[in-house]
Amino acid sequence: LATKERKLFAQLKDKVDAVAFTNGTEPNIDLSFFWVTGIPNGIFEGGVAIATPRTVEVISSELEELSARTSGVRTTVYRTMKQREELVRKRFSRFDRIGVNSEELTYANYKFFRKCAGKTKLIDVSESIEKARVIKSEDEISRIQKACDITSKTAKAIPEFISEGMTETAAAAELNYMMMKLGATTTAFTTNASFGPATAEPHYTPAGRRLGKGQLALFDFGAQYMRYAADLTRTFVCSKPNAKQIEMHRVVLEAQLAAIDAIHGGAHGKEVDAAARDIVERSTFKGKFIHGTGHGLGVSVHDPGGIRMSKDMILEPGMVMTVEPGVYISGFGGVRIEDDVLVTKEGCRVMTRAPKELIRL
Ligand SMILES: [Mn+2]
Repeated sequence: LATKERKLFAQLKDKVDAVAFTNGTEPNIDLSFFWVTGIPNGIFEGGVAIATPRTVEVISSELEELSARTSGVRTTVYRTMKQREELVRKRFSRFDRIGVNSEELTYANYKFFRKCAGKTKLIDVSESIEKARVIKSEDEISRIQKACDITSKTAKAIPEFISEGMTETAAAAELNYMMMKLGATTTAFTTNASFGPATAEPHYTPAGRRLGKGQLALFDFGAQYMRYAADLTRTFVCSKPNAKQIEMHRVVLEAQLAAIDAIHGGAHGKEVDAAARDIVERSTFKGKFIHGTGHGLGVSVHDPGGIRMSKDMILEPGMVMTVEPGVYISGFGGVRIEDDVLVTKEGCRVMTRAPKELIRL
């Protein structure tokens, strides 16, 4: 039996007999549906997954019938919405208490579940789902590693295909193209290619800005492989860096290495965050590290879990986290260096590999 159901039901303090997931219309898809079924492809609008401690069943439309059946998950196909409702009603009637995922279930689908449930109780178990999702199984780790390998190879090649005069959108297109040529299913999120002052905005969306001499160039991107995400950031400079850019990069790299060093099974996320943050706070860039040090990685690029001041989380072996300190100076630019790590008992395994020095484009 897959470990995911076991992990999920082990987490459930409120005892439920089953947990049900369903999807709205793209992009209102519950990624936990893909987490619990392990199905690597398809959209599954309206698809339903029902997990018990022993089984997972998918109730799918005809649009993903083959994907569902070949995934190895028990599959029942509906041809009409009336059939979908009848199937869900029949399954739900076997249970007294069913868990639902309030974090990702649309209100319309909650009403649908409520209608199908009759006297059966629906209980929000989203916290337990989060806790189960944060520890990755072997299969999940291997999918993330593959996504990381593709992303790392692409990062290493950046100096070969990005140069002065190129627009941010063209640079993002090159990154996306290379990741998919290397076997990525798709991109894990909208690729951020930012130049010059735009590098100061961590969640920037690429636009028409052209890379100019002396500007920083920041790339935050990741492959998705069989539903699992990688997330990597590297910062370059066009032509010759100035003293401020060199110092920003030096401080961020020192902070990132300190955070990676602080990670091990049993470490507090807060302590790891502090290891990075203290270095920035003691530098001339005090106050310029404006986000947490890292987040979980899995079926979602911002998966449950986080390495940050405001979150009480103990790192456990099997968690996959990003480590990504940065400094941002409005109007000037930013530097961020991000890798993905698998927490182990003794430390961590860095899953992304690409040079970290300030490379010239
Ligand atoms: Mn990230």
